[in-house]
Amino acid sequence: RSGIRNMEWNAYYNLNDINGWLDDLVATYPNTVSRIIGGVSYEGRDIRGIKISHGSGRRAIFIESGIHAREWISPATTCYIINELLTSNHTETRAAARDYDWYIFPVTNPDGYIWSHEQFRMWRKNRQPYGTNFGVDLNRNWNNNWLVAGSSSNPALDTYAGPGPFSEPETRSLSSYIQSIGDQIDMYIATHSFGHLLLLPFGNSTEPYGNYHDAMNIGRRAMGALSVRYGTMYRTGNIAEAIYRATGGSVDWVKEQIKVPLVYVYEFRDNGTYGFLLPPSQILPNSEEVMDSLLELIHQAKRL
Ligand code: ING
Ligand code: ZN
Repeated sequence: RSGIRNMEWNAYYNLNDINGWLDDLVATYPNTVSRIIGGVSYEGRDIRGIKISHGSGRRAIFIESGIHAREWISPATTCYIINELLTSNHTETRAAARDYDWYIFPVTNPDGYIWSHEQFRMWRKNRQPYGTNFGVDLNRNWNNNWLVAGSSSNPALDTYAGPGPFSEPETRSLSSYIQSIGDQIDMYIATHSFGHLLLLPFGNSTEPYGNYHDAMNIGRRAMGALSVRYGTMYRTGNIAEAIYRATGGSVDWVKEQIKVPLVYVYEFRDNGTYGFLLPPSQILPNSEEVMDSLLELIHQAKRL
């Protein structure tokens, strides 16, 4: 049997360890945790997740992590969030765990994650071959303004959007899973690194829409909460204006097609010193401050 019993939050784990740990959670908390499969990868791996639920009829929070292989802090922090939701004695954390159904996928690009661990640390895409090249940027392949901005039609590049929208098994299967539970989702959170940002849709327009100002205010307050513990300052803004124009990302599709009310992208630590090679000593502080902000996101969203 592969996998580890407990995560120590001082090392980045490989896919086997993460999956083994998820299995242990299902075994340890059979009444609240269930194994879910969000889809399948090009190389045939399941996109594995867990659902945390304390009863039926609850609204849901969805967390998508590890869509980019080299952004190791994304799965690591998401595992910490899972652990907190299941083991914390903190009143607000326990309430958040109880009040929502949680759909959490730490590694949505399993083939790429393994490639980054075993072959090439800076790998970003999935591993489907196109000609002599490999991989599609799974955050440029969703069927919303596909290939319009910040994406490439060149399979040699890191932002290759694929031959068509949802050409990749990962995005095709995960999007249909999201669609199947879409009307339950109150909040969708995608996690990336790096840059200390909280981003809102859309990737191709800075025009305010529907609840844009509310979403921005909720996000700003949550980033205030994030800064309290260690002084880390996140900027909140629309994708196109705060980072760069880029289309075909998951969150734009989730906002536009599924109409999830609150949709955010985190760009975790750091701000460029180590970049994707964030030292494992920063897993815990990153996770703690993000957990603080997640509780504030929920708190602010409820006041709405
Ligand atoms: N950043 C994201 C990227 O895919 C992003 C930013 C999010 C763009 C959502 C478009 C939509 O480029 C990282 N670090 O990957
Ligand atoms: Zn990313």
